[in-house]
Amino acid sequence: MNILPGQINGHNDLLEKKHRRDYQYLENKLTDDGHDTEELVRKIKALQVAIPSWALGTGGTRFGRFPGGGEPRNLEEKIGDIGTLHKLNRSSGAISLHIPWDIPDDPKAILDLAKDNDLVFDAVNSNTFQDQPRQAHSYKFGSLAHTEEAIRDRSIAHNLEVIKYGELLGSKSLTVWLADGTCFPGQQNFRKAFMRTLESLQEIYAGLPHDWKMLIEYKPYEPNFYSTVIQDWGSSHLLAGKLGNRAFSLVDLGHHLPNTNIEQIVALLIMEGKLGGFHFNDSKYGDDDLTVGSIKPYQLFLVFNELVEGIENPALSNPTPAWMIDASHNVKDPLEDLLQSVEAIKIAYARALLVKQHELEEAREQNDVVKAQELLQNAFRTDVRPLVAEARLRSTGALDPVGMFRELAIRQQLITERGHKTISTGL
Ligand code: LRH
Ligand code: MN
Repeated sequence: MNILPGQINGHNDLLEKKHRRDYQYLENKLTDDGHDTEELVRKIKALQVAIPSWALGTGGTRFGRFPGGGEPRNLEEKIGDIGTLHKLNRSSGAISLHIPWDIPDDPKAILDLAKDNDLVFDAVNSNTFQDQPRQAHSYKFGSLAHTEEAIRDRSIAHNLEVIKYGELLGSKSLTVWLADGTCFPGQQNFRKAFMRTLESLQEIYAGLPHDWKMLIEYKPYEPNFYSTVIQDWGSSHLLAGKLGNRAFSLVDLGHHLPNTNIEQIVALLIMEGKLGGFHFNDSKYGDDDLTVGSIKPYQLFLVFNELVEGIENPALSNPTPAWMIDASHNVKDPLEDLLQSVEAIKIAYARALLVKQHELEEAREQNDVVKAQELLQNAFRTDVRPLVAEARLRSTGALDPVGMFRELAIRQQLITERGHKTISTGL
């Protein structure tokens, strides 16, 4: 599915006049307010979001799955679809692979295809939460935390294998998310399970190439419904601290119990220099994996406010986190949904860049609650879409990515090419 530069220019020509007017108005407003709009555009352009290889088809739940047609049938077509997203928004320049859902049979060819689509490989994800066909040892009762050494060894070997695939593709980090846990009280010795997990992760950590990171993703429940070994940021941070300075916590926004103050967790992980990355999505109840910013946009803004303050704070030294989406699409076109999610991430980042951090800190020190809130909400209530669009335009992207996706009838083209019934690997 190829999008020609001429098609993007044609699309932008029709929208440019309105965009210019909107951008001019915002540029004047922000300049009057003391902002350097060129610096803002530069930063917004630079933010690249990694697209999950497991979220390019229609997701489902145990109650059903309603495929929309034209889903990618293999890794090559997935890279093609992410390439399409990147051509439209010039902000989806990375792929996060999940093994074994997306094993690169011919890594050289896959690397070349990614290059052709101007894509790089972000974190690779291991999978010790599903038994593979003819697998001798089941993960039913866990993997790295399992009571049986043979199953722990198999899980460790799988993670080392995933690192090997990542090395062939130029990835520099391994994401470990474990379903390991219990469904009933009494089922597990919490300390033993944690220590077995730590010892297993230490073997994987020892196999990490010197310039790689390990990202430890926590989650309170599902698929286990009483306890999860790596259940919250505390258990993830404890492990990362014991493993070493190349182990970090990964914050999946959907992996928090209702009303958890995620921005406070982000602030503390940055303080510790242990924030490794994000799985952006949104949720109202559980790990719903909904479109980023579709349910709690203010929370997303507050998370980015902590990120902007933390990463630009000279007193802190957290490495730049991995920006990744982790979503699943039950009722929307997967590609349109991902375009919306990337846009929401860019908008949250742009708004956070407008927060006057020094004035905010002064207001906090003087306990001027109203002033502090006004400074935050002024930024949040600023319509930054022209700024994000200007950054996209200057990156030769489409002014309206979802609009252009529809103008070009891309889904219809993919259905014609791949058929209605194709199912892509992943969730
Ligand atoms: C677990 C999770 C994890 C992935 C999986 C696809 O809920 O967020 O990041 O491995 O989704
Ligand atoms: Mn996740």
